[in-house]
Amino acid sequence: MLKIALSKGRIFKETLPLLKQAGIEPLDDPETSRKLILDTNRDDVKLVIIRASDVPTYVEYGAADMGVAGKDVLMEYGGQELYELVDLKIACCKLMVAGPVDMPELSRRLRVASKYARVAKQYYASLGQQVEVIKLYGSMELAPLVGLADVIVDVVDTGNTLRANGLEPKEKIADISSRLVVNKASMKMKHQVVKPLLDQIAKAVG
Ligand code: PRT
Ligand code: MG
Repeated sequence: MLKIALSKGRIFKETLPLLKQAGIEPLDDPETSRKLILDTNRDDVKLVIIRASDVPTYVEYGAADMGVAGKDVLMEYGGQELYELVDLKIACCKLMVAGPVDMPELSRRLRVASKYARVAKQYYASLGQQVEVIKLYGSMELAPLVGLADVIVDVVDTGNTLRANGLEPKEKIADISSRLVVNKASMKMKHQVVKPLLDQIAKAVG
């Protein structure tokens, strides 16, 4: 049995055509079904539907043999215990520092709010800049508006969400796309099933 971890929403939608080209089609739609384990047309393949930020954890521990996760999520997770094998070139965006259009000079440390706390710390450390990082779990755009933080670190696609809140992108930290990650033991033990699937998906990406 091969379990593939996916999150609902854009990753599921954009992974579906790639899986289809590799001969795998779910029998249920996760947007309407309440099932967390979806059967597919293949008896030996199931899709496990979880939060985007939980995908690396499931794959690292072998609860899923492989999964699809944004590079942003993988950078924040920081685990070494999974193989990042295919850049699927889907769910593309940029990880950015963003802040108010008019930013005042600060006489104290910059306060940075983010759900990417680890990445934010690493980024400012790489610049040699001492900052205070505040961990949040969502709606980062709100933080500068209510004085919780000076800037945020978040993924940006169109920039519409930033603009709607009087913010603008300031610095790019990384280009982001989703990656196919594979559990190290599954790669060895289930090589006969995993390898052809990896090849077919890589071919589907083009
Ligand atoms: O929603 P949940 O908390 O369960 O998890 P999640 O938000 O991490 O999942 P999901 O499905 O929203 O995102 C999964 C992956 O898609 C992320 O890890 C990124 O790699 C990728 N991705 C691509 C994005 C975006 N584009 C994106 N625009 N993830 C989030 N966004 C957000 C962005 O933060 C902003 O708040 O969408 C909003 C709109 O973006 P704009 O710039 O187009 O306005
Ligand atoms: Mg989301």
